Amino acid sequence: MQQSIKTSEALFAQAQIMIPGGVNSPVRAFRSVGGTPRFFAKARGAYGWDADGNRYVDYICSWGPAIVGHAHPEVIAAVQKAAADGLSFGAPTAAEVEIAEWIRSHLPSMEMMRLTSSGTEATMSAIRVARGYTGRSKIIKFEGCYHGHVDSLLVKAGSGLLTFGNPTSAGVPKSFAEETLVLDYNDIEGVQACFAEHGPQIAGVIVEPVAGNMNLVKPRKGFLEALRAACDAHGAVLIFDEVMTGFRVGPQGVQGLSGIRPDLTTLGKVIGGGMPMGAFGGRKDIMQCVAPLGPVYQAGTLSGNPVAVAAGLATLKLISAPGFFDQLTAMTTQLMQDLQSIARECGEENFCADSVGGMFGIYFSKSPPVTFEDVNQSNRDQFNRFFHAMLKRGVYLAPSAFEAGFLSIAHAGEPIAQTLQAARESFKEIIGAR
Ligand code: KE4
Repeated sequence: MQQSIKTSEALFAQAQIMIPGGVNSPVRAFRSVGGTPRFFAKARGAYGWDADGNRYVDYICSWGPAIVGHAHPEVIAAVQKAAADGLSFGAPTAAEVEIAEWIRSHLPSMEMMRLTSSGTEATMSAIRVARGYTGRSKIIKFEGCYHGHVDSLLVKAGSGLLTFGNPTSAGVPKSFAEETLVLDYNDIEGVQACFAEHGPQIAGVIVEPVAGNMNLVKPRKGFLEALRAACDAHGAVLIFDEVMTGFRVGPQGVQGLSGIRPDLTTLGKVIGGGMPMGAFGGRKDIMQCVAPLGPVYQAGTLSGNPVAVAAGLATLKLISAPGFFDQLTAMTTQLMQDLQSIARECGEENFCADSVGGMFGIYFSKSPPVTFEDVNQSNRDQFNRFFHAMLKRGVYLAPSAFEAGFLSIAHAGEPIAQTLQAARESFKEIIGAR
């Protein structure tokens, strides 16, 4: 299926003159998989169309938000209605109360919350609140987890056993990174040793309770429980970064699936339905530190923006339909099973897949990863071949072996049928290339 991508190529060349890498967010640049990023023109349901008119079954779904399908009529109508009443007031609105009540009714741990305009703002604010509430400075994060482009979280494991952080980005002073302790995801003993050494200095732990930014990596049995116990024992704040997993893996996020109650939660993506939105919140005694109630300052011109809230509310109402997550989860699970069967039938033994709710991981490895190191052992070149083989057959996967994929409820039927046919042809194509 050869496609003309001349318009994407021309736009990409032009974009690179004015925009770093030609994109407004690095992962979109196809640097990990190579080739020309497709400039999207429109999307509807499970499909997206690029600037040359090629149609794709979209497994990025705007990196999670499009869970009810792109351009859902009820979401579009809600946005149009809100926009007609004004785009932004810089004053509180009833809709912000309504969405806060909806979120709290589904995530009881979020006793109080504040809306932001992105997931990054949500995690940045949650970190600040944890530090302000405890009066401590150190934060624990995990290698391979991404929490947005927050200075103190753009940090990787440093040298030495207990890893004081080193910046992963230029522009982050080493002094910032040194307040961040970076541990291995799923390393229960490492968490316990770190708290034993640094407990009184640790303000909080931030974790993706199901990781989606090193591909999909599930918590091993006891990992989240160990974080909860360590934070309780040392008076640290447990922050579940559910920007990706919130209302993606189920109606109550990972905290609903696991039964582990965090002290703070960060949200984004689905709660905005594709419009700029994030949120942070949790225990009332902690959130009462937030200005104007308390000494931790946090603000935003467009926080709680009425048009974004309208898109979020319409989306959240749609995912509240009876059986929504049962159907999305079953569809995703079945797709992963079918992809694995097709891979085997085509002779690709080094392929597996996994999923939680409506998010999934595909891996060119014998079994799903448990650690960041496992992820690095997967065959990235084979993933890249598969990515391009699927792309030219009209299936758009995340352009990196280190990203999770996402379904919408609109993927049922023909989109998945096209995906499986493309996979069969793609596995046959790449087997020969190995
Ligand atoms: P935003 O600032 O991009 O809205 O959210 C940051 C963020 C925070 N926490 C988690 C767990 C996240 O997954 C994200 C953002 N996710 C990436 C996907 N890998 C967004 C895609 C991008 O960076 O363009």
